[in-house]
Amino acid sequence: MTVESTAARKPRRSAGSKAGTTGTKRTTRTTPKKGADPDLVQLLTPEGERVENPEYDRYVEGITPDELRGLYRDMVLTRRFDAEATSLQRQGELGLWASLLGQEAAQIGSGRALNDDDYVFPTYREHGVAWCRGVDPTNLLGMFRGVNNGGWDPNSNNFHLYTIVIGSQTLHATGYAMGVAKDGADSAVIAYFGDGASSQGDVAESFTFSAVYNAPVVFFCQNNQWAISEPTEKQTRVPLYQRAQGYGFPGVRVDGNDVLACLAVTKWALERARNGEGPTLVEAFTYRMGAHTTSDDPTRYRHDDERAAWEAKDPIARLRTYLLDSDHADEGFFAELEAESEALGRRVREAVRAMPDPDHLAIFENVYADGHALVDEERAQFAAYQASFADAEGGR
Ligand SMILES: Cc1ncc(C[n+]2csc(CCOP(=O)(O)OP(=O)(O)O)c2C)c(N)n1
Repeated sequence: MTVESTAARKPRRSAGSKAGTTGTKRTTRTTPKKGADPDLVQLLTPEGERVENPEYDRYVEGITPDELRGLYRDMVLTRRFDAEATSLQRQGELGLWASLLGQEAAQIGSGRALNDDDYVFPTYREHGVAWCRGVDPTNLLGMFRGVNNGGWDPNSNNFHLYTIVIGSQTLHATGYAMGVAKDGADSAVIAYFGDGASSQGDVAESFTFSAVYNAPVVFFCQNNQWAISEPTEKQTRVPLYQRAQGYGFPGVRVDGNDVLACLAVTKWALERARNGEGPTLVEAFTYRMGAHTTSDDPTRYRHDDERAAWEAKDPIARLRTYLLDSDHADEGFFAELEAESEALGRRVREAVRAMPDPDHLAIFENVYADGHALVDEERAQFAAYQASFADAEGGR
């Protein structure tokens, strides 16, 4: 065996949690509601009521009203630019868009749990996580417009490029996390993937390797109930989070529409990674409110009443109720945010429309660090092909 097991390496620094209390006016529920799923970690009910949780409360205990408003702002702004992107695609300004509608809490909660030096491996739908990492939304849209070669420099924000090959990023994350451990660094890695991706061999391999090498990685599965038109029951016979047990690491199911619970559970999982306790699987139980992408029509395979049931669990509405009931925000805050959100929509729209078409030959750049004869040959062929059109236009 050439790669040393990391089980014996030095303990990693704990993420720690801040002191203090949220100090709400409203009484906090200490027992789960009748009929509540006992396996689901929830700190904020769909009605906006704070529920006590002895295991995970400590990860959000010190959260300030300002930070709570920050989580709300993140979700609202993310939803706003996501809606703008959908409209831009409908107007022919983007080739495609994969909306995150409904998944804001899962993404903002987990994204805000990360430290700057942690590393993120996303799919193609993690616009909320990108926002938390400081990736400008226009970079995401440039990619979906097809005018940049991937969108951003992954190392600027420790946010890897979007990955379309389902599940493959879990292997990239595992390898990266094994490297982090070998370097003795105290950062953690998080891989996002969907319920559909959980059926991929790559995901099974990454679970095996990360467990055996005790890699500091969090597998964050957004179970949004649908993999295009395939429902979750076509992916698994057991709840997804329970799969982790078979690989030898813990799995937990969190209410993916509860931003506080997602924040707390992800902090816990990251803390485990930093402490040298290895991988964790977090299943964020949520719902894809929109289409799979703008190329999809979900009315062909699912019923409106299912969507309506999830609408009642909206992640933004429940935090708004909580903020108002606990006097952590007033109407002035919401009005200001509304204006900020409209300004973001305008900025994104104008920026997308002003994006220049790329030089077609730029696609041959950055294929190899030092260039390659075959790429040079292909570039020359393509340049000649383009030039042939110029001749044709000139002859008209
Ligand atoms: C290896 C591979 N197989 C198939 C596809 C086509 N495909 C694109 S998205 C998708 C469904 C993914 O569903 P899920 O993992 O649940 O994520 P979601 O889109 O719901 O966020 C599939 C099968 C692909 N991109 N890559």
